[in-house]
Amino acid sequence: MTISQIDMPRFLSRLHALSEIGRDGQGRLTRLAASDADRAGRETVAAWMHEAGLEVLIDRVGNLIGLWQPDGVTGAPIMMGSHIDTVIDAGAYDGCVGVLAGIAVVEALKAAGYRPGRPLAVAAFTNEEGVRYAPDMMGSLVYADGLAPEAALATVGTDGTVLGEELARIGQAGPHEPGFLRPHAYVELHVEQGPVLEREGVAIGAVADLQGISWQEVTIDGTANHAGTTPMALRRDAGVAAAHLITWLRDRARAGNGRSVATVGRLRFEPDAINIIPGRAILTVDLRDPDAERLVALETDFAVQLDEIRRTEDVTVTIRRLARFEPVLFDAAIVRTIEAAAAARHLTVRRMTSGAGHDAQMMARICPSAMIFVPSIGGISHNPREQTHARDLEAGVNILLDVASHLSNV
Ligand code: HGY
Ligand code: MN
Ligand code: MN
Repeated sequence: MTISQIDMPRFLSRLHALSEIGRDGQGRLTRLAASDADRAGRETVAAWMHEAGLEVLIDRVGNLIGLWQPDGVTGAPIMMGSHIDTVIDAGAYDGCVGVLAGIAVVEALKAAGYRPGRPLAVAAFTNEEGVRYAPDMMGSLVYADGLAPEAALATVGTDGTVLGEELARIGQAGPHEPGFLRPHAYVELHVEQGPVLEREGVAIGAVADLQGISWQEVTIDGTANHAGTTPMALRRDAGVAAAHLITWLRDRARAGNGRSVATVGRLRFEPDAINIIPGRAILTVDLRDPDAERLVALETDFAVQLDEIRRTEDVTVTIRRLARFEPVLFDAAIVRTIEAAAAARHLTVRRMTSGAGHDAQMMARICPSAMIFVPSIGGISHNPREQTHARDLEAGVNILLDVASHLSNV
């Protein structure tokens, strides 16, 4: 039976419409987890799920699930999905492609009169980005039993809000227990967010593994003092200590085997005045490596460097751990299914590692999971210039269609 193709004009129109939800006066897109913009995005996606004939279910941490279970079709579902929360000043594709593709796949299967051997589900997981509430991939982590719902709901955000209160405020604190629908398998379509597929001219990434992630918040305390009267030899400058750490991290990551990465994405000084030596510096440290031992070595060297900074800069340093996820291997059989589906459509395909974190890495804890990547133009992401060609999106959505329909009948 030939399954009718995806309705790409409708998919692209929805992708554009979703990308307009959460723009500020300067046109920047920010739809942080459990914000008013997230509410608007969720309500829009839920409406599209209803339009597709999905039953819309929300769990206690706001994971939004659309379920297609034709009469008489039983068993654990094949789940597709991703997230619709964004970073700050975000692009239009990260996460949204995977959620809208899942809906489009169900619509195509229904339009073709296809009867799945299993139910199909589409998830939009809460707080994948972790920008407002850490850790990232929080909703899927709870869904996969990696974090208690109560702990997630009690999380205090960078703005001092509490996740559970915000979810209730936006009407997204659902009744279902996270994990209430145990998938038979999970497949996530996502833009690569890196340069590999475009550089090699490959259409589809069959993601075999995903690198380990370590997030920490570092607080450095020195002594605030007068910028004019304090001799250099008498300073306890938290700002200089932070600067040493940032350049050390860059050099240490470069010295690895080319796969370690280190990022200081947030930095603030206190009291933050032109003529006061910073008494305090607060920075975030994001360390990643596909190899578990190399990631530990990176963290260990960083801890040693913190001791060195304590000594040389005469400051105190405290650490707050925000996230720690081991590298993840995806399901080899589903990876092969992705490769076979690409070959059947005469699309070039290659196996690869995901540099970014994704909900699939959490779902891999509870069911066979894998990811499909499509190229990012210029390898840009977490940036308004994030973009993927429509022809590449169409290829990715069709591979998701092929893989999900195959899995629903095995
Ligand atoms: O941090 C990540 O890799 C993902 O975008 N949350
Ligand atoms: Mn994402
Ligand atoms: Mn992201």
